Amino acid sequence: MARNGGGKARAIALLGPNGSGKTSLMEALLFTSGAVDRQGAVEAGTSVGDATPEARARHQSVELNVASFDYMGDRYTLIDCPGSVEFQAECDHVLACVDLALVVVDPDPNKALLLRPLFKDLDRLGVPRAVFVNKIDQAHGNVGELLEALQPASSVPLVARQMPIIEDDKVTGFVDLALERAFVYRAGQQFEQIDMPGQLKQAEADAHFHMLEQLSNYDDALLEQLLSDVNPDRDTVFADLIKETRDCLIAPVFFGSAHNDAGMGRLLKAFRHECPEPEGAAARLGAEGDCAYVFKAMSAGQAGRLALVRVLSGKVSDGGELVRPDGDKTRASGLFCMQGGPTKKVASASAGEVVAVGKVESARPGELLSADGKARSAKVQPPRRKPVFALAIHPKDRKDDVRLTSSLARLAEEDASLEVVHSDETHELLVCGQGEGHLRTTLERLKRRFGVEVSTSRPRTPYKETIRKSVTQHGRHKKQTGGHGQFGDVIVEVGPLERGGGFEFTERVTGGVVPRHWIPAVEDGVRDACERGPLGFPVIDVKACLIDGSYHTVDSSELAFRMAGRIAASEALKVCQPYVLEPIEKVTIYAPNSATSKITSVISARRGQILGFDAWDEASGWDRIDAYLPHAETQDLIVELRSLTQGLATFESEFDHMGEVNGRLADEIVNQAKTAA
Ligand SMILES: Nc1nc2c(ncn2[C@@H]2O[C@H](COP(=O)(O)OP(=O)(O)O)[C@@H](O)[C@H]2O)c(=O)[nH]1
Ligand SMILES: [Mg+2]
Repeated sequence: MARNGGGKARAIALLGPNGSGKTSLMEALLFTSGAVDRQGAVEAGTSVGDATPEARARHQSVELNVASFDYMGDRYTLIDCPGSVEFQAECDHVLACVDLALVVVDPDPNKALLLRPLFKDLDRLGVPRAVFVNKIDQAHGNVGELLEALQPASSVPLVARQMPIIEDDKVTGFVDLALERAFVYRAGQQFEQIDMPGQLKQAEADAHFHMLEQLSNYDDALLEQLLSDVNPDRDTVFADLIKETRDCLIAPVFFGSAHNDAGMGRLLKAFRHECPEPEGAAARLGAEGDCAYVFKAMSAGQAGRLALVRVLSGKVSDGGELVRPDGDKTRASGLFCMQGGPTKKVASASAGEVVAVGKVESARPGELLSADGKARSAKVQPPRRKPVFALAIHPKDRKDDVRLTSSLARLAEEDASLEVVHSDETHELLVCGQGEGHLRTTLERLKRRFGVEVSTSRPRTPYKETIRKSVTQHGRHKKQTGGHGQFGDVIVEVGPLERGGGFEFTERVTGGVVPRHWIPAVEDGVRDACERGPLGFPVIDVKACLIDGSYHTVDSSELAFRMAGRIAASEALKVCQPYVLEPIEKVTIYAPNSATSKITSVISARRGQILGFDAWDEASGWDRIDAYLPHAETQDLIVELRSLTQGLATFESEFDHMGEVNGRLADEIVNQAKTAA
């Protein structure tokens, strides 16, 4: 049978929910292809992927794993994407540059919902996809039913390429529905062809016909043949499978097990014959000439900063000049093959290959690097990921203050979903990201790579206070100390403004009782008093009017009037019935609609107010829920949302207004602020 296209290296992304076995699959494929001579395991900490201390500690991928291997004379690169929602930013630049996304799933119909966002991403970018049902050793039910359960998650038909052979409730082999041949798994060896088991003949014929029907939806000639009872030849079937996969019209489905060497050889053959060529990815990204696409920037110890790139067309050479999209020039210093980390040095890499490029400090993920002098911009923009969780951090050693900021900046350069913010309001240093696991991983990296240790706390809520009543207050600052004295004397009316009014200062001074050039000092004094009100928070939505006062020709000064203004305002605020205000956010939650009623209860329990909910037009079966929620209640909202939705729900929020806090909660807030101060 003819190979699908000649000689160019292929790149395949492994995607799928956490724990479906992607990293194990990468290991098994490396082993089956002969790239490693011992098959490691994620659990034992011996796999090629998940090699960083952070991933090993969790037995879970927290970053991309990239490994290349050769199979039957061709080069392949697997890019294993972490499944956890908290580390999705790692994959943001991967999908656009691969030839095929292999969606790895558990044989568990209850996880179908998890695939929907993933298929949606592939649709958005137009990336060819296939499905691998892993852990077939644990499968109960039948594969047909599983595909029926998974189908709603996919916008294109899932086309079974295989049918399992089951003996004693165990999958021992498969029938290839295109070849119409039966095979049994042989541990440690190639699968072995057997005669079609008699009891499977009818089921095989039905499944084969169903596959042809699915393919004929996009091939009129095939449809003709089926209608006139002509059995199409094998080449037609394979040509259709290849073409319809490439054009994102179907997703072929394979199965097997990353353990027990079941289905690995078959999967490698599928890559060889059915994986689309790199031209598709090049066209998607707008790459031509000599051009590579950066899908990750990373630091690799002594190798320094590396850009992981896929060469999409032409060639990239060690030592060659690379032009960034903005025309900025840099030079490749070292090209490395990847197998977990950078391994062998190579002189050049050509279309299809994935390599790490050394010392291209300025290169950013998502950029095209041109080796032919012509700057190009990638046509695809990744989604921007807004933080959903934050921690306040404090260096354990004060000496690390400066290094902390610079090290975090480095980490944020490598991780677009990480934000580092100095809060003007609470004066805390905040790390913001995709969840607690994401931030803990970041802080472990901070310690391991930069030697900076921090402690963490829940970010403080920027409470404010305001007043209910108006009052007219006298303030006098008078001091007689030796030579010059100090004298300032004012009468100020202080009162509330409507919510959102901020701060207002006016004056009605007549007869020069307070000389004009000292009036701004009185305003400054009032503002000073508002920095920290009687409850311990900044005071907002107040107005003050200077109505009277007196001065002394020798002892009065700007400072004295500022003090007087401050005294008057401080005293006034105390007696104007101050109360606490908290920031209220407008939040929008996106979640599968099966969880909507639970989520509305969560909002109520968190003192929120539902503004409305409706079907989300961007994803069928999902709802969009709008609500007001106190800022303090948004802090760990994501944890509860995810636990209700298998990790799927997410939210965005934005400050909306300040809301009044009363009763016991207000007392607690005030007491806490007093203890902290
Ligand atoms: N029984 C069985 N377990 C598997 C198989 N593949 C992976 N696992 C286990 O499933 C767990 C998650 O695997 P891992 O490769 O880390 O999943 P990932 O999160 O998709 O990368 C690990 O404990 C693996 O040992 C398989 O084919 N059969
Ligand atoms: Mg993994």
